[in-house]
Amino acid sequence: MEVLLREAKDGILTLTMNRPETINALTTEMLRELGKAIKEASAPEVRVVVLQGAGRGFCSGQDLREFAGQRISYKNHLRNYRSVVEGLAGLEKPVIAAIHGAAAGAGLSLALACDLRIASADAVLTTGFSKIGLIPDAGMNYHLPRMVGYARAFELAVLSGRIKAEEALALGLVNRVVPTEAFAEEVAHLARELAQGPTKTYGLIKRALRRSASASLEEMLEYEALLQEVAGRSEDHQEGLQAFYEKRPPRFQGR
Ligand code: T3D
Repeated sequence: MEVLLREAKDGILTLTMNRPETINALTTEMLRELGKAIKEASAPEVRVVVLQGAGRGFCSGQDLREFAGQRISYKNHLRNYRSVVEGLAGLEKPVIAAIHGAAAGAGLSLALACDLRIASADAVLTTGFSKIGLIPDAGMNYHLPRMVGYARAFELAVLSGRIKAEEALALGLVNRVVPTEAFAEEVAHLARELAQGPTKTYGLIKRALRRSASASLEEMLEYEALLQEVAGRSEDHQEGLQAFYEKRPPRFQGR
């Protein structure tokens, strides 16, 4: 059985973590496949990526049985996570995490590294790491405090409570919560809407917002001007203007 399913349709690449018997626990093989798939997603025909889990949940984090009884080098092991997290963050197109059921440990870290999180009403999020005596990894120490602030990040990381979908929404961990029965359709709808947008510009917006996490106002004003040069020369900008003049909806191509 393939541990990562890939489906490409209408500019949307859907990546499905596929080890449902373990709630898609992450193995070295799955991380390598994810890393490869994210690299391949930089192809221009891919305009949006959806990351989801097969079966009854999103992802339960690192497979806790993969290295049972072994003393592993975390430094080496975490390189596999690093390439996935850096891949997600650096991919210049929107990435949606579609979270149903559990998102735990490094599974939650991967969801946090995506650009948008849409949660099914049955979603349950937990940092999980401290329950097994580990610190958060796979970028969670970067993303979590930026999303919820230090005090809440500390509490979530230390107590590892189970956060239900509505609470996750209130905390700012997810963008929206949708009824479980409408989840698949809502994810597909959002992905379609994004895929029909000026996706090259979305990629530049992602770059700008990511850069702002470690830049001064002066640096950002400089960087915005640089990126606007690129957006301003895009075909989609011309199309956007033309559509405005002609009072019609734009037909963006992602170029
Ligand atoms: O060590 C390193 O490599 C360093 C990197 C660490 C990164 C991390 O991600 S550390 C955190 C790892 N994840 C966890 O600690 C979460 C463990 N799982 C849970 O807390 C719960 O399973 C869930 C909250 C995710 C879901 O709970 P529930 O009640 O819906 O399901 P369940 O019955 O606990 O799990 C269903 C099956 O999945 C079960 O198998 P079984 O008994 O039916 O054969 C369970 O053992 C398996 N499973 C769940 N999580 C994992 C797992 N198998 C392997 N690894 C898992 N992480």
